[in-house]
Amino acid sequence: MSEAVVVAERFEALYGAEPEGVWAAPGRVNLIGEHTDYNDGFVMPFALPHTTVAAVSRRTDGVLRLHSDDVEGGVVELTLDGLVPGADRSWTAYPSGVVWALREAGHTAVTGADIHLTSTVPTGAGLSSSAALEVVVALALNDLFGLGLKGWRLARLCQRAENVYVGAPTGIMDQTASACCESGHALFLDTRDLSQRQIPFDLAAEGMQLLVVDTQVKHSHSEGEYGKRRAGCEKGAALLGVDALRDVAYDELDAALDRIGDDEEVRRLVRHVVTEDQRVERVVSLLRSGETRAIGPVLVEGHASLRDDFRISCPELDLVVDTALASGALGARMTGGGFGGSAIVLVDATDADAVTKAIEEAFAAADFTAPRVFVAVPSAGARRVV
Ligand code: GAF
Repeated sequence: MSEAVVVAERFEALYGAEPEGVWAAPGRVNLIGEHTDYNDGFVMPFALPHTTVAAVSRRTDGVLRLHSDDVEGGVVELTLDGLVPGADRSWTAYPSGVVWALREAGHTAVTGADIHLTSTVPTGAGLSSSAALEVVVALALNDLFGLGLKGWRLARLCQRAENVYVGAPTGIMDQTASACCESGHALFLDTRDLSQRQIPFDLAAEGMQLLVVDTQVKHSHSEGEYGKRRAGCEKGAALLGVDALRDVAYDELDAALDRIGDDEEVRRLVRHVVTEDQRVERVVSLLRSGETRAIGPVLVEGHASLRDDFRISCPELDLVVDTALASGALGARMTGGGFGGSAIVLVDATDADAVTKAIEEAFAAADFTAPRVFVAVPSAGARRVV
């Protein structure tokens, strides 16, 4: 039986009628371009095959009923009039935040819903489980209520739900990746104007693989360190008199750092963002000219910058990268918001098993929780399934 049928049957058992439809939205891996999205910069994520699936029906009585197979407890019932930013500290803040954001943006046609969710996106692993949850709910409500939202417009509202309703000051990358990615491609996104280019990214055809190594160290964006980095970047932009760090050209970086003076922390943050934007552009140009293997060292540079300048790595992520490189990987770096979560490792397909084994053994030797390793295949963005 297909997953969609199982989800629909579960919906019927919970709510007493078949759902009007079933939707899916993926998690993502970011290939390169970390902590650049709230600096108006460049990012390059691709969607994972792991999705959050939602069976949904409309309601007209101002009631929102939510259920998730992945969380203990039964159906949660809320009223649309009672949705208040910042009040809900549980998982339901994500889907109800989307309803709140849609209505706040004037989409008052959304008059309630019954929603059942299930997900294969690992949570707290830096693979955008929150964005997948937001986007699947937004897309379902968009389609059912005929809101006419698509792509980045949908993503923007999901970001608003996360920033204002949930209270996590994240950028636009994850929601846009979940909404807009295409199978077999990475998404080159300019977060200033949200213009996009789909870049073919088919590692299997070139005898390579990208491994995702989930360190099992949980992270949360609302815990403060993410916000501190963001505030530091904004301080850097203000000191330099630019709208966002995106406006500092790579070849003017040294002069910009001189102008910042002796605020070492801000200097480090600025250096990371400006060099990271340049790394995204290098990776795009290497992929476009068919030099895929050559992106490996750029990924490694990105990791060093996140570890030493942005200071958001952790011993487990560093161990993945160091071990992978020592055992023959072409490149590796942490991915996502940091402070735990996952790393990506670019390998020749023939080396994948040996590199995986080396990482597992290194984790065991360090007495770290065993990592989860899987091959990332660039997959489709959010869609209606049934
Ligand atoms: C998290 C955020 F949600 C993104 O917006 C982005 O800033 C990322 O961390 C770091 O690149 O996933």
